[in-house]
Amino acid sequence: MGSKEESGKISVPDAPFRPGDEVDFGSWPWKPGDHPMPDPISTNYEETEDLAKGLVRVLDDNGDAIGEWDPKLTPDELRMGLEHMVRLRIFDDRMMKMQRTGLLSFYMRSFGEEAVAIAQTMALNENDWIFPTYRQPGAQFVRGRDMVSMICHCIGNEEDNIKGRQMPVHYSYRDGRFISVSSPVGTQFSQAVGVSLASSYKGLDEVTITWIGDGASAEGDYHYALNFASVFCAPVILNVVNNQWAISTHANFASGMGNFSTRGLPYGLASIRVDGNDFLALYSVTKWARERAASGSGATHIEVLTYRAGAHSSSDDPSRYRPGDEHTKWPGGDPIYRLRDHLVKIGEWTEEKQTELEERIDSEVVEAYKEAVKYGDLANGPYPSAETIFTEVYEEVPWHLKEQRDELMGE
Ligand SMILES: Cc1ncc(C[n+]2csc(CCOP(=O)(O)OP(=O)(O)O)c2C)c(N)n1
Ligand SMILES: [Mg+2]
Repeated sequence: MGSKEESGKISVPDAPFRPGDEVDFGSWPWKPGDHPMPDPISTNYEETEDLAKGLVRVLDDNGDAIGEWDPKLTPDELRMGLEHMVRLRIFDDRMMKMQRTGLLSFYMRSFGEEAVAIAQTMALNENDWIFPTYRQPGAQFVRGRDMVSMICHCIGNEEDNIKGRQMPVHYSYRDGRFISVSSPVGTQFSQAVGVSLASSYKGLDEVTITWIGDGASAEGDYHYALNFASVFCAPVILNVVNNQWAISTHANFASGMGNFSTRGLPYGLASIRVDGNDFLALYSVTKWARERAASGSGATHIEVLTYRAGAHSSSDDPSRYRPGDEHTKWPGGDPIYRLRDHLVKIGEWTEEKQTELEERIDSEVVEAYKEAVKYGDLANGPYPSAETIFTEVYEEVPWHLKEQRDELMGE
């Protein structure tokens, strides 16, 4: 995919398609059912090479679940997954409207990637640790976070649990073991490995999951994480979300037009590539990795193959660097419709129920938004008081900060 341009002696990868190009990703050579599921505990990392070079898929184009990786979820679990994905998409759309009307400053959607954090978090235990990027807010729905609290954070109003200290979408959710999203991308990857080692050291049955983008995987943090995870046999699940783009930079710039998943193999890590728009495949691969980690067999390195259907953020205009219809041509389709079609196919869902669900969630989001703005919005305030700059960071405030606080408060 993509071509390399010779620029002097430096080889510069290019995106496969640019504005005005006809988009054709071709069809994937990997079909649901292609890969057997090896034993998660006894399998040697070298035996995962086919999984790293291939693609684990479960849902076929007819809405059927095929092969050994079918996690055999109950209809209630499938409907729960669908509901959370619909919730995230509608929530995102509402937050973008709020950003466009000046009620919050900045926003990032998960459009097209809704299955990633939702399926993967559903496959974990409740006490497992989550080290997300800004593209995994959906994990919070699975862990039961109140939507009003999420919106208050995005606004940065008086009820923001982190009092405007972070950019919107850079959530912290202590009760859900959802660690603060880091603005400098990539830092969470090696931190997650450290926390997973702490769990091992304490003898706790806890696994840590983390994600990094294709672009950020070109940073050193990614490589430190893989090395430490391998050397110390860390109970961690390391996901590279290859959504094809890092703002306007194509994934080829980070992968060298190779494959992200196989990068775990030289580090001695079990490595798998999974269809990131296939809820069932994601769930199953994550369960497999959790079982492997919890048994002491070490980390799994996963490439989640997906497509960032929306803009990078509310500050980005993708029409400048990619064809507008590119996301509609993605071979993985839309994760929500794929799970919906599966539920319809097995007789557990209907078009009417889908419409009812969307209407119910839409009202839920509107109610939550109305409640959240009671505590302030960007245009009108109120905001957290200036004094909160000095609280909740240090257990014991250092003397020089005390002085600054007293000066601010006129004491
Ligand atoms: C260390 C660092 N460098 C650059 C940035 C600016 N930045 C924010 S997101 C981003 C792109 C990340 O792309 P990717 O890792 O593919 O994640 P995606 O947004 O596609 O989920 C960049 C360059 C940053 N926040 N931190
Ligand atoms: Mg990316």
